[in-house]
Amino acid sequence: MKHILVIAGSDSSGGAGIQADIKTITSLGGHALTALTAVTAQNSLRVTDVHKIPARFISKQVKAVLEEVVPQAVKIGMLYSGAAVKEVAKLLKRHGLVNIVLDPVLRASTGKDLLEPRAITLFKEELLPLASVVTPNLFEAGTLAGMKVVGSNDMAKAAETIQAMGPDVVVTGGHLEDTCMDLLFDGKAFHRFYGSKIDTTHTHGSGCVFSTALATFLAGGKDVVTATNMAHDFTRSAIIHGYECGRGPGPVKPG
Ligand code: PXL
Repeated sequence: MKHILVIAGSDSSGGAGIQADIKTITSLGGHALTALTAVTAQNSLRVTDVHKIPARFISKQVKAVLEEVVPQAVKIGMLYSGAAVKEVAKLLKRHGLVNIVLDPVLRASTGKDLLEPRAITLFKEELLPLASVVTPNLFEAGTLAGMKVVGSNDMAKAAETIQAMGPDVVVTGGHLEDTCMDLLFDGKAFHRFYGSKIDTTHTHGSGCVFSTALATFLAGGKDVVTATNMAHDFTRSAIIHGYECGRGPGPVKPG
């Protein structure tokens, strides 16, 4: 059994966040160890509030689980505060964790900031360089690279800029106009994973599922190219099986 440590926020609507992460890991036969960073109150239409967990308590959760289990991979999702960013960077360094997949969760698709804007510089300088792989969508890649990312050429440019900060980069292309191409840049070569557009609005949680599936495949010993390919296929299937739950975009169905 592989153990994946998830450091992420709760989504009360059950589609994204740590709920999606646990479903993904469980359906792939792994065990999710969890450290909660924030609790969101949200439904399919909006995030009504965010309650942050104090950084010292994020640390306590991580330390408690690491006292007896060594995870084969780590997935980091919503952090919300600068204090959480700093604390998680400290934990990664102190415990020598490996296979760190960082999902740079900046904003909910319904609009609310899930990382305080003033924490973005800290995120780029202190946390990003410690990750093995970072998995921005188009908007997040644009913010991290300091450019506008609309098409596949922009994706490649942004991936190069972000990779120069340290980690391998997968820019996920679910928001591209005409295709669903995910792009991996590992510092040496570009790898493109293609899929046709899926006609659905039920995509809530797709980014969380992708990054967590990637972490789980890395935990199982796959190399980054193979793990990205498998996470791409797993996420496509989750989107195809997405379903209605409320009035807005429904959740994807991992597994
Ligand atoms: O999909 C990004 C995301 C991550 N984590 C939490 C979220 C969301 C989006 O709503 O609520 C907790």
